[in-house]
Amino acid sequence: MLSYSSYLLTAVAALLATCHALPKCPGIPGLPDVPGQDGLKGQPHLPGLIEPSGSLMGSAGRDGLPGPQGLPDSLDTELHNVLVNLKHRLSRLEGVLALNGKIKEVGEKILASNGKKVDFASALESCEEAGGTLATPMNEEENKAVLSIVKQYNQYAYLGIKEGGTSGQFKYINGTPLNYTKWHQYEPNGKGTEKCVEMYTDGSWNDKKCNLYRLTICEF
Ligand code: MMA
Ligand code: CA
Repeated sequence: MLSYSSYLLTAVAALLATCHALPKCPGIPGLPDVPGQDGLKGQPHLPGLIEPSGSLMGSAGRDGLPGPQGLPDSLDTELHNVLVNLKHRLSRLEGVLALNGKIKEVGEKILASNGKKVDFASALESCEEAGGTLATPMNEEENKAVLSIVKQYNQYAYLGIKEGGTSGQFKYINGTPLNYTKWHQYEPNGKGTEKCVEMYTDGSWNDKKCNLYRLTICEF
């Protein structure tokens, strides 16, 4: 009993602690909806551990029987404690990064810049390599958060928006139409010749050529 739970807890903790640093990393067994960095789901499930709501269950599985369908209470409690401690540590690390101006949190998004000015393709590549994408403000609050980084570096930044085939049709990187815009007066005016979008230091947007050097801001 002790050896099994110790092994499982060590495995979960090791995965959580090292996943971000590894080029490939499997999903976490027993957390069915959490994909690993290889894009695959973890092991289907450890029956009886997690209810649909995500809350921890007691020793018996959903069939009410002990045995293969369930996990011991002690293991549920230990896993619960691991998660509580990880959450606490993570929120303290986020506090340190925010304090040092390294990240900005807005809703569910985390924004960060490497301080580098590069063309659009290189900026997007850096963000994707780090597991994110180019900052893409989708409401006023997110636009203000991106703006705070633009102001921090006093540099215009490329956004995760591009002009589609039809001129004047700007879309998110994933191809979906925009649900929020902050165009500067008389923009966009490139008529198909300015396929990228930069944010000015007042937070407004300008369509702009993609081969200029603009600040890289990513979202995660
Ligand atoms: C530049 C260029 C355009 C922008 C206008 C605004 C002259 O072109 O930045 O993208 O729309 O300035 O005056
Ligand atoms: Ca323009």
